[in-house]
Amino acid sequence: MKLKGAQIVVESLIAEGVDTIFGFPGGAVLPLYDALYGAKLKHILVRHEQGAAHMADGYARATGRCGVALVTSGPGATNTVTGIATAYMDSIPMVILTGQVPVGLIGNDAFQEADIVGITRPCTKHSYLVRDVNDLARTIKEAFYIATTGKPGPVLIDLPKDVLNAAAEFEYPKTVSLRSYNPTVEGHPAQVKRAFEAMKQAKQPVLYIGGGMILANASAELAKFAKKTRMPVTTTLMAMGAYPTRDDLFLGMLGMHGTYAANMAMHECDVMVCLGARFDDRVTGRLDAFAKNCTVIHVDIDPTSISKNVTAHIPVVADLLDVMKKLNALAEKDAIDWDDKHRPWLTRLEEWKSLYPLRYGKSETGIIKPQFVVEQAWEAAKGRDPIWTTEVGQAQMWAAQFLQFDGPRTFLSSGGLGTMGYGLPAAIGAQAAFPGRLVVNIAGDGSIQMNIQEMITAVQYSLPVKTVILNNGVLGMVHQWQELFHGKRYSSSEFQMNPDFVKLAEAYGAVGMRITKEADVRPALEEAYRINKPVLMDFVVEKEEKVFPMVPAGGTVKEMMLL
Ligand SMILES: Cc1ncc(C[n+]2csc(CCOP(=O)(O)OP(=O)(O)O)c2C)c(N)n1
Repeated sequence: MKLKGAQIVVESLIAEGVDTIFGFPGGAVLPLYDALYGAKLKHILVRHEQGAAHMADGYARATGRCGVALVTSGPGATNTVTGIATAYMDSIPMVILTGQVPVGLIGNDAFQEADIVGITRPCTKHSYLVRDVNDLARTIKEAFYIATTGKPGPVLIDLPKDVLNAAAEFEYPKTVSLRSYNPTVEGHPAQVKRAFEAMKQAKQPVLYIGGGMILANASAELAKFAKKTRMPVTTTLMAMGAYPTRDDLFLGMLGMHGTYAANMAMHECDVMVCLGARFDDRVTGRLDAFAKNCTVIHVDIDPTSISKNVTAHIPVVADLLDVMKKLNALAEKDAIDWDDKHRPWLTRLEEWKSLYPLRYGKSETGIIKPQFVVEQAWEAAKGRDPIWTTEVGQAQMWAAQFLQFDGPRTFLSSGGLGTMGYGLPAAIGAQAAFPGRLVVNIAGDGSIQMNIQEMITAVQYSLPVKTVILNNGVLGMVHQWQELFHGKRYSSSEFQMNPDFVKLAEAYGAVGMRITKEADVRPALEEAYRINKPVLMDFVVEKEEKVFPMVPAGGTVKEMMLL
């Protein structure tokens, strides 16, 4: 059957099982918007294209499926770049459809032309410019395949207007064959065995878990393995939720704002088992002092991640789900008494945990402590199957420290790029996927203003996301660094003025609340969770509060600052 290019795109998306796309129209994509009119695809009209990209990203992180964003050429496309880079850094599967000027005008500085393929080359897994309508269906099939397999990531498809208007025979391909792209999925059995043998020799092992564990949907296998082998677990920011945070083997998050126990365990371990993490500098601190006296096992689907920052003694290139199953099979057959072997190590870790837990001072002035708000946000959410998103800064770190997680895909945060403005649109994307669940964004007063325009999108589509603003009146994380490392010279980190967030919420048709007293924190949260509409809560919190522990950038655990 012959179809127009625009129709082919719509049919291909439906064939991929896509149900929701996030976008904003313009001249170059009008044929596609026309084809969407009345189509069996839900389109959420955003207010800024960055919002569309983050929504597609939030949808993908919450569901494990590929997110889709659709924008026009030129400024529409360039507005998505931060969202694409955010997804790229955190390996999130996404397909971004951009409009482009007609093929014949490309390179002529035509109206609203931007070389988006060139601009995004360093922050996409792959990108396509489709010049012939006959290539369209195959390209879309390939794009979804590349975005979702191997190490996932964003794939961009640039669609010239005349390609969308041309017609071609449509049949959606059933299979993909790409000669140069064949991710290694299965872990080499001998190498997995070697890794397991090293773990058996260990007296002080630690499982260091990254976001790859969540991407591979391997959290259940991890729990089985940790419990069987009695190995302690620490996770990166990206892996929060990959392991239940209230389990006795859990040490907390590691890294710059990680717990004392997690960072000391990494420092003192004899075998470090890195599963789907990438030794980011926020984790390692000063590289030459990191992981000096241990055997490093590194499992990752991306061979280029292995030994990039820290040399792996035992590398395994594979899908983590496959490796975790193999490790569990080996552990199952083995008669070793793990508990006995690890008892002294676990006892030491327990001591560290109880000596240096995450904590914060009680409010002396009556001004609300931000950590208290986060704790209460979690307490009040019990039984509501919450999904949490964050903006970036102190609020993000307190969310990672003081929320509790029982399962994966419940904490969506920009780890790699650290994108302020991520949280609200990501929450909308997650809520679009799970209309019945509680979705809460933990935000700073700076970050929330970067994409606050999307509040009206949440209202328009009846997506009842909750926003918790920890309003300290400053760019808190910048302020913290200036206090600690720049002699309290607060250069441009204090807002002289902020909008009235309650009125702003109301202007968008959402519910606004301002909370200034500790006693009102919990009741406000409970009321907000009950309301079936978007709610913005403006918590006026202590300005001087800092995120601790803190390992200074480029420092070592020896320099860790505690409360
Ligand atoms: C788009 C973007 N611009 C700048 C930064 C640098 N930055 C990191 S944290 C931070 C302060 C964030 O302030 P706020 O959102 O109020 O949160 P708080 O730290 O006070 O909780 C800034 C400016 C960033 N991460 N992202």
